[in-house]
Formats: sequence, structure tokens, C-alpha cells
Amino acid sequence: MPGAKRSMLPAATAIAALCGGWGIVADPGQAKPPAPAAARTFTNPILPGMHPDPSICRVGDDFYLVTSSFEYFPGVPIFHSRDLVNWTPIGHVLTRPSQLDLGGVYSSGGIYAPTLRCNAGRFYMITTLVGSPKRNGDFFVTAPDPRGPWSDPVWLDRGEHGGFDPSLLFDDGQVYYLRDGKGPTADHPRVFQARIDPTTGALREPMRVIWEGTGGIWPEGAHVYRMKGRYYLFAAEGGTEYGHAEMVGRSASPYGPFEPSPHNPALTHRDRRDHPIQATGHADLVELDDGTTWAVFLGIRPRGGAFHHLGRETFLAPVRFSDDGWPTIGDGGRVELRMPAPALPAGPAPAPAGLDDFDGAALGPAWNFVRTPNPADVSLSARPGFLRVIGSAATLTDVASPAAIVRRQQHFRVHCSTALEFAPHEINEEAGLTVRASDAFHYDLAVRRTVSGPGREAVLTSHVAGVSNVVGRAPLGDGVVGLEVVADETSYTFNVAVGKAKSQRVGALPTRALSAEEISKRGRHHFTGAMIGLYATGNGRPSTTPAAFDWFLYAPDDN
Ligand code: 6LW
Repeated sequence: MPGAKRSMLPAATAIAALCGGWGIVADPGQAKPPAPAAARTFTNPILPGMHPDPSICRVGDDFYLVTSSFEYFPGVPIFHSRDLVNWTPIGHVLTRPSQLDLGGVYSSGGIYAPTLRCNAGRFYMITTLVGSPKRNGDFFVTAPDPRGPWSDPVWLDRGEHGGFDPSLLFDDGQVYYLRDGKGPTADHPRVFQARIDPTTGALREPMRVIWEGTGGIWPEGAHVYRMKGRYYLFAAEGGTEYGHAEMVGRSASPYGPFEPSPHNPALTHRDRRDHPIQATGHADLVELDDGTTWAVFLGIRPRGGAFHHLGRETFLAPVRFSDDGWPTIGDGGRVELRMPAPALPAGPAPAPAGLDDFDGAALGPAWNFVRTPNPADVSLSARPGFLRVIGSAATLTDVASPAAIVRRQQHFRVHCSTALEFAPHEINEEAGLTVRASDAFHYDLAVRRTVSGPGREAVLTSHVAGVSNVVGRAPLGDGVVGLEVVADETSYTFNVAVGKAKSQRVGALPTRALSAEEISKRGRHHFTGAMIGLYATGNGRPSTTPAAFDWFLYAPDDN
């Protein structure tokens, strides 16, 4: 009776049980012998798919990296690397509802721009919660081991300036907290800073302005470092779209004044509009023992024109200092899809994406819920070997926690498929495959009862800007249903098959309608990328029929 037991567990315990796999660690013993350093190159992005606002820290030979996670749960994916190029997911930082309540958070709200730091054997992750009807603002969590568990949040005073994009600098026994706060206009915040107590988060002095940018909109994502005998401030500017850039200032004091670099922007592709990488900015730095410095930062790869649907991704490039100590990223601010690798022994490559047969006790680290989940909706133990999903009243279009699991689309060309056992009794019940950009923008391939009788059909529905259109239907006989989405650079093709029958094409839909450019122009700024996953819903009423997914295959055709 594991299913009955699960539904009686307190919500937090049941979610923690289901999310156990987010703590998994890949076998680090499989490293291939390194190629000669001079010959080695790496491919950008180092973390494809939606991984914006990267932040990095180093402890000895180990690097750790976190990215934003928005309305998805668990929050703040964390990765480990030995070579800065190959990154293995080691879990998430925010895995418990007590750390992250995403109830009521709008799409592209939620967790923004985390900063990861390590000091005296303790890891700190500081971030902002945005768009919650309950509590918003900056908080940090700590852990002795980045694989967790992490502490409950320590909230910081929002003060009169509010703010977002927090960072920490540990220097000379002091902890400096910096963040964006109110500036002269809404799109011109300024960077404020104060020393804090690293246990309670209490400010030790009033926040004061340390950076107003160099004139562009949205100075943000600032970090201060002590390097080469000076304090360097790095901050994004120009907005996170095609005008994005990274600016640098330096000072003799962590409070500034920071003299802007004569080489600014230290990173931008705003004058390279034909380049495959766009919107570079929001960098964080790490220094190696060999004296080199590297930056991780976000960028996008548009397709079919100026449209990107995979989200903002994490890139890597070297930082070069001029003779008079001014840094630039890449080749004078320019970066490429293939670049010379850091002179580090090649680390193990992460396990390639592939088949998830749902045989484990917990979901793997690629999977996410849309907002903090209801634990009764999704179970791996109710029917061992299957992911059992019981549709709740919530749909994928509601600002709610639908019964769904989704993973990042990380490749332009990818086949995703699943085998579904689902015999809906009621006309409101559906289960299937979704490609989700947001509540208002998603494509769903659903199995439902036919309106006219007891049979089943597959229905492909496009939800764009909140408007739903059925774009294809296919009748289904009895048996296990295979559902498939085949993505290429500009379209998603949806297919269905029953048992051993030949698959039928139900329809195709454009990637462009799920791009940040298209979504942002119709409302709030869209910060996330396409997610592909499995769901069930009772469309306004709880379902009584469970959907059982036997496996999910993510099979990329490209990098
Ligand atoms: C983040 C801001 C940004 O807070 O996008 O690229 C916001 N920059 O710095 C959300 O990712």
C-alpha cells in the first residue's frame, strides 16, 4: 500500500522523499585521460538549456555552479566540475517547502540570480524570491556540503530600496552584502552594499550606493572580488536581451568609488548581431591556481531569426588582464562556441541524457515540478516501475501546481517520447506530454475520452498567450499509448502510436511562439526556456483515473 501511505505523509516529508534523487552524486571515478592541454578546446554553452545567471565558486580542485530556477521546484540547481567544462548535477539547493514556497508565483517570477560562495568551510547561496503573494526579497541558505542539506532561509532586510541580484564578498573577516536597489528610474537600479552578520543576516551599517552603472539601463547582477591587490566590481548592464553587456570598475576599497574600465564593455555581443551567441552578460569569476581567471556568464542562441526558445544558457570564457590591470572576457569581450579549454585535467563528463525508466525510488536531478508540488499528485512507489500521476483540478494553464514533471529542453534537435497507460473514465480527464514555456504558452499532446463515446483520442492543443486551439486529433484504440515530440530548430512535431501500430503525426507547432521574444512582447518579461514533460489534469475537477508513465526518453540529435 505504498500509494496510500504516501498520500498520508505530511507534505514536506512526501516531497522530500520524492526529491531524494536531487541529492545524487555521479561516480567521479570515470575521468578519461586528459588530452594535451594545448590541443584542448571546449564547446559553449557549458550548460545548455535554461541555466541563466550562473554563479561559481572554487574549493581546492572542485568547482561548484548554481543558476536561476524561477517558478520551478526544487530551486537552484547545483553542479560540480573539476575542469570548468564538464558539469555534473549534484542536486538542488532549495529542496524543501520550508525553503521555497512557490505558491501563487507567476511564470518567470520565483528564484532569480543566485550567488554561490564558500568561506571557512561553509557554502552560502544568496538569492531573491520574486512574485510571491506571501514573502519576497533576498535570503541566504548555508551548508557545510554543497550536496546539502542546506539550511532554512535567513531573510535579509528589504530596506527602503528593495532589490534583487544579491551577492556576497567575504574579505578580511567581513561579509559584504550587495544587491540592486532603487535608482533614479525603474530601469536604472543602483548597486547598494553593507556589511552583514553572516549568521543572522542583520545589517551592520546602512546600505550605501557603490555603483550606478556606466549609463546603460539595468546595471545588475553585480559581484565584487578582491583580485590582484584591488577590488573589482563586475556588473551586467543593457538589459538581459540583445543589448546585454558586462561592465567592470575597480577601487582600492570594497565601498568604491569604482573607476570604470576604459575597456568597457568587458563582455558584449551587442555589435555582433550575426553571431550565433547573443545577449552575453551577467558574469561571475573564478581564479585558478595557475593565475588564470575564468568567467561564467549567460548568453542565448537564437534560431529562425531573433528568437530563442531554449532560454538563457551558461557559457564559459577566459578573463584576460591588460598590463595595467583591466580585465576583459574572451577576446576583448567576444566569445565563441568553441574556445581553448582551461589548463586543468579533464574531469568526468556527466552522464548523457537518455532513458528514465522510473524504476528508482526518487526522481533524477533533471526533473522539476511547476511550483512547489502537491505530493499526492505524483508517485514513483504507488505502482513500482511507473511514474503515476493523478490529475488534480489544476491545469498547466493555471497559476497553480499542476500534476506534472518537466525537464529542460537542452538541445535544438531532440526526440522525447513516453509510454502511457491511461483509460480515462470522465470527459474532463487527460494525461500526456507537454512542451512548456509558461502558464500561458505551452503545447500539450493529451490522451482523452472522445466526446461522442467511450473511445479515446489524442488531442494536440496549442496554448499561446492564454488562447487555446486544438490543432490536431488522432483516434486511439485500446492499449499502451506512445507519445512523442520531435524538436528541430524551428518546430515541434507531435506523434502518437498505440501498441505496435505505426505512429501517426498529430500536428506540428512552431518553436518561435515559445520564444522569450514572442512571450515578452505580450506581457511580463519571459526569463525562462522550454521545458518538456509529463502531466495529467482533471481540468477543474480532481481526476479519479491515474495515468501511469512507464518511461521517458530524452534523445538528443545534436549538441
Ligand atoms: C536577473 C537579472 C537578469 O535577476 O535577469 O540577466 C533576471 N539578468 O540579473 C532574472 O534572470
